[in-house]
Amino acid sequence: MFRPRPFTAAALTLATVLAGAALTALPAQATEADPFPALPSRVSGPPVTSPAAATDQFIVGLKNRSGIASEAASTSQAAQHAAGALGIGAQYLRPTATGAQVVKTSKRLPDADADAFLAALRSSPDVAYAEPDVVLHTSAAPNDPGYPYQWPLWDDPAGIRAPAAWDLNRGEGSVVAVVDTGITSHTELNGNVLPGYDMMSNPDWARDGDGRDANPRDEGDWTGAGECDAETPATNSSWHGTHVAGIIAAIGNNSEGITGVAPAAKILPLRAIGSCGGYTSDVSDSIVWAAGGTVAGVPANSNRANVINLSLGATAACSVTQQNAIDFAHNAGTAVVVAGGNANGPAAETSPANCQNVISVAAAGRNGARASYSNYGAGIDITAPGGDVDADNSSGILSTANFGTTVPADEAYGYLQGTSVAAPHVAGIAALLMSKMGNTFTPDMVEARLKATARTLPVACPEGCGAGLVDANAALGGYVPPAVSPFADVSTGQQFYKEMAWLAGQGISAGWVDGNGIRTYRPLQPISRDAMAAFLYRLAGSPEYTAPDVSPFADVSTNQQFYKEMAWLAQRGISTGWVDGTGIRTYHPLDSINRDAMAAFLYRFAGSPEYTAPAVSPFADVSTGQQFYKEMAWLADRWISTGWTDANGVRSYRPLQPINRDAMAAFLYRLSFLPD
Ligand SMILES: [Ca+2]
Ligand SMILES: [Ca+2]
Ligand SMILES: [Ca+2]
Ligand SMILES: [Ca+2]
Repeated sequence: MFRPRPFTAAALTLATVLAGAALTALPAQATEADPFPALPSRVSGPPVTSPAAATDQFIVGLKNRSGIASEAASTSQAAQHAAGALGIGAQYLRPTATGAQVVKTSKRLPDADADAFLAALRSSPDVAYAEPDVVLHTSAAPNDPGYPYQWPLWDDPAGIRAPAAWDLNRGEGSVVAVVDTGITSHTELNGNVLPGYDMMSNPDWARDGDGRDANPRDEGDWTGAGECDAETPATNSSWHGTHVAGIIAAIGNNSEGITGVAPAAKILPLRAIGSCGGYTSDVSDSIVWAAGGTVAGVPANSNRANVINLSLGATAACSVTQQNAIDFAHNAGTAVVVAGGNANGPAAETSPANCQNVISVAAAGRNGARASYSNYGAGIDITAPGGDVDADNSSGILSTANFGTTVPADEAYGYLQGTSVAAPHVAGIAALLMSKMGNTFTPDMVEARLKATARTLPVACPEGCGAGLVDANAALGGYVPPAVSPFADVSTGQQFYKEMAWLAGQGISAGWVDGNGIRTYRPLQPISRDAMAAFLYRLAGSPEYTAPDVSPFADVSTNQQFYKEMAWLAQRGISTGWVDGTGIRTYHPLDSINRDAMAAFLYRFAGSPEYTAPAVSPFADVSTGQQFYKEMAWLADRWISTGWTDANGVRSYRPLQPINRDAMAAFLYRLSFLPD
């Protein structure tokens, strides 16, 4: 398998293995109109919303409203008639602000029953339309349309558990150097890319006509048959560096493309690999420069990297040059993450995976087993998703790419597999850790932390997969909810279970206990303003506070439940209620809270942080002139509530929708862990 050859030629071969052979779904047959060429046709479908749960409420619009004596009575009659056919009950609730009527059935109706109920309602001569009053949930999952295909971020059993980690950190302030083929312009990257450097000394492989220069653009690494080595076939450009960079820090939650593992981190692109591979000397100089060191003839780097990703290698011993460069970075506080190699052999035979002071990464497929191509053994520190496109393309790793077959063309997305794309998952998590822990957190601490919190592969890896599968949430110390739910009416598999359990564990909400000692949370009830006051007061740590002897609110008595908490909220200026024309102040303690007002409460609770809302609203249903626009935009900006994105990519916030208790738990959880 290994033929002795000059190191440069070996570098070429393995760089080709790591960079080229893995590429599958890229541009040849793709067209601009189809940005995810290998994806199923429902790529633009709703990405983050969970399926609507069965509902027990329906909304009815009446015909000829002015001719109806009592809209409530007519609606009630139609609803009871429709419900009777199903053997259930129904009652009239209230009109909506839009002139429709809300009815409630005696139980939640599964889809088929709901359809039958609606059909019966619609057959009533008074009814113009009838529709389910769908139970909505918010989700902080990013709204990027490619996210549902980014299984390495969220899937069990092999995913890195990124969504829970993002409640704690998204890589703010971290810099990740990508030493690779360079980078291409991409909407999903440009805003996160710092000025890097083209460290390639060999103009023949660089294709930009010169040696080292300040422009690390990937000019393409295509080759003609036999161009680099008599035996190698012709290949298209790989856009390998662009792909790796997207895995680490593609812009997240912008209703476009994909999201990176550390979407708030910055990429420092170093170009060191070209058409026929890259020299160790160029790679090593790139490492030193990225870590803040001096490289003769190259201007200083003003953005020292916290992490360096090396998705490259050769079948070789670790060279002195390589080790020295890595040691420099290590001593400078920069963690070096490397691909373990794709030879289905011992990683100890691949460099730089076999160097000291690196975090070397094996690849797992979507089932969590070591990928068939991945290296293994004592040279591996940890395992991350690398994909398996033999199963199908979508089992590979989706990231940013380019349509060019030779030189760069339009931006694209594509799937790759390999330890090359496993390593950047670890680099991204290292960036989250460095951001969260601060600059006293050393590369050794990063490596130890990632290993200590890794989990066992679901399929045994007797050859050696290091400490196991990397786990972003565990590495960041994310909350892990109890295996048994504290509430009888909340299941452990339910949306926002973690957040509701956390609320209970923190003593913020203990729910209700009935005469038999059964504890419930009532997750789908709207939260009332008095309970919200109690939640926020407790979230603030139940500060020392004596409520005034005279209530600040005409509709809240001093001996009422949560009086103290409501008075505290008023005193803190978080909610001061309403003042009528005669100066009387009221709080409306039993009213529910709409999403727009909640945004204002949470923003003020967070101390009204400095924030300028965008000139264009992120939400189609919220105008920039609307009350609480700034607060809603802030909530979205901080991923506390990101709203919904529909099939056409239209993003909405639903400002007048009331907040239920489960969603409130999620908001408070995220607010509590909010990264700076
Ligand atoms: Ca150049
Ligand atoms: Ca260049
Ligand atoms: Ca995105
Ligand atoms: Ca190591």
